[in-house]
Amino acid sequence: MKPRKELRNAAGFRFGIVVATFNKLVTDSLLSSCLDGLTKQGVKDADIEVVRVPGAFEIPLVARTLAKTGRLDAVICLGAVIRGDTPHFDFISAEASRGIGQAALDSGVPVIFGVLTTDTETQAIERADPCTFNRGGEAAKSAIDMATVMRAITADKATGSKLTSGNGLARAKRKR
Ligand code: INI
Repeated sequence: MKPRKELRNAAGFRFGIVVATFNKLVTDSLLSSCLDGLTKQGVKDADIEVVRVPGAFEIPLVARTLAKTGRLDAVICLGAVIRGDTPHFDFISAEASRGIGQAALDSGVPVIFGVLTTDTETQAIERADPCTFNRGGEAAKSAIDMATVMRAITADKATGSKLTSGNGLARAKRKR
């Protein structure tokens, strides 16, 4: 899959990042690319909150709590669940994905799924490689896109006008 290259202007948006410590080599790399992705699009360091949790299983509660604070435009979840010889993988990956989706619905704030679920450690390392396709950077782009869409919808709600074309993303970009 090719990385997306569009330019975004994310100055003024505030983001939370929840990152699992389990498989730290991989998740540190996801975090670093995610932070790069945000700051390259104009997000200030002061507008990014990073919270570490033990493993992917713990991500949903913290993501939901952060999303509900009202101070963030989106929350990004980063983790790496790698298949072992037991059904542990299935329980953790299913609970992480279900809980992350639920956190977005409960809070009304975009919560981005940047959790790798791979069969091997090699696959996880490939997907966290900062020199090629890194899922952390992709998660940053998705968070900016979703924050932009949500802001456009909210702005239109305030003015009473409706979104007339696209998904709000192109229009919100034109406004800034
Ligand atoms: N947590 C992960 O983030 N990735 C894994 O691959 C993993 N495995 O394989 O066990 C993992 N386990 C820990 C889990 O997320 C919880 O932290 C733990 O069960 C305590 O609740």
